[in-house]
Amino acid sequence: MARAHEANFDGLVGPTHNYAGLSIGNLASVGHKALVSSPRAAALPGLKKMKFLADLGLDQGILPPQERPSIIALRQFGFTGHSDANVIEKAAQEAPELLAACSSASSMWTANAATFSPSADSRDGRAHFTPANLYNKLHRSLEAGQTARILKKIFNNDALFVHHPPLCGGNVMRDEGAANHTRFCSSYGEPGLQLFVYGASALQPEKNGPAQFPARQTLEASQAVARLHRLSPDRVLFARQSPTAIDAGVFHNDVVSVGNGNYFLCHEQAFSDQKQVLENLRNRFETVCGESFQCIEVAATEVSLEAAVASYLFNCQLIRLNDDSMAVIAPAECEQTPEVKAFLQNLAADTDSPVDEVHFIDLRESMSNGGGPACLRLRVVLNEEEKKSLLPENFLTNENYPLLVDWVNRHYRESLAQNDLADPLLLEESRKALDELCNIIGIGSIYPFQK
Ligand code: SUG
Repeated sequence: MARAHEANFDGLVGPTHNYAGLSIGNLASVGHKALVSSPRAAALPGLKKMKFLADLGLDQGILPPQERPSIIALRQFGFTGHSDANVIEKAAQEAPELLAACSSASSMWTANAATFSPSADSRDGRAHFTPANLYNKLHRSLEAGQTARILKKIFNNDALFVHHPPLCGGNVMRDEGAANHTRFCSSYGEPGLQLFVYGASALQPEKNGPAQFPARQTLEASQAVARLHRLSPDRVLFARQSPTAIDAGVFHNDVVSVGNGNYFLCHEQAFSDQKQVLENLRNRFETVCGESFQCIEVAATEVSLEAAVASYLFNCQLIRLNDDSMAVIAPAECEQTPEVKAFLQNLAADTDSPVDEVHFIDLRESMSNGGGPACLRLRVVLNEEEKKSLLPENFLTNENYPLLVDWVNRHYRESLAQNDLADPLLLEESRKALDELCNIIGIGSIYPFQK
């Protein structure tokens, strides 16, 4: 068995971070529509979180933001002009909602960048990436092409990494990436068990779907990704999100469950037919991974679904530290919600639980758009050879951290209102920032404007 570690690749918050209320079904996004955001106050805590994890001894990777507003998308939607500034001007006049969709900094939530399967699990012995098509939301669907290019650039070794294109198939193949996917294992380098969670089947729809909000992920998409990643059927499970949870604002499964190793924390209203799902998970894990499975199911009487969604308790990062204990990185909102704080304190005090530490992190700007600690990161399990194939600059270090903080301070606006999206200077500032970023993180030219 090759030794392996779990790296977290966080998305850097982009310079156009704003509140456009684009995500129906995501209560925070809709609830903060049209408020004034602070791109700088969003990006700095994101970096601070990365530094915190790096200081805990974890491999902390960096994924760059995408170019926004996306001039390519605006031109594809028929806005023309001699200059990119003209294109923005026309879009702002004729269709400000489209300009907002093309300006979102949503690529920061890299749990939705892709689904990743480690080489230990795949029958061809290579690690697989499928960028999420994010088909359910216009602003998010614009991310897939550039995400694919960035992942290929960073994980750039065909012998080790396989890059599938985002799934085609439109509405039937709606895919939201790792936010609906959890890998369990006895140790990272050993073959594991992958849980794919979907909201609905597109081809054989269930009768009791969510009544208010969309199911973003389809069973068909999850199955396609599992096939593409060459996973053995006995090491894969599919489970359906509870429609009640979706209607309560659980737009991704990482809002009601989080797992790592042989440990799983979930709300009791996370899944349809939950008893069966957890029994299957336990049995299958114990059979294929040869170790006991530990599941903590949080009762609604202890933490209601509403409190779970508002505090983002389950959107914590559950990380394994070098001494094999676990730490929880939770949003500050969990500390401010008494029953959630009490739950986490008990978890850390419980000697049967592997969790020894709980850290609260202030990510208010991202949280106001529905993005907690776990949304901001893509988990990538890498063995030594795979890690060596990456550049050192792809990771956060004591050297590049101050450079990145300085970079944000110099390029990011203190505040951004919806009207500011019409300002062509925002594009100019963002391009200048992204161009400089490419040097700091050693990624070369990755943006269309650099060609
Ligand atoms: O897709 N919010 C994102 C939040 C993604 C959270 N990710 C995970 N749970 N893994 C979304 O709904 C809001 C943008 C706006 O409204 O301006 C937004 O896209």
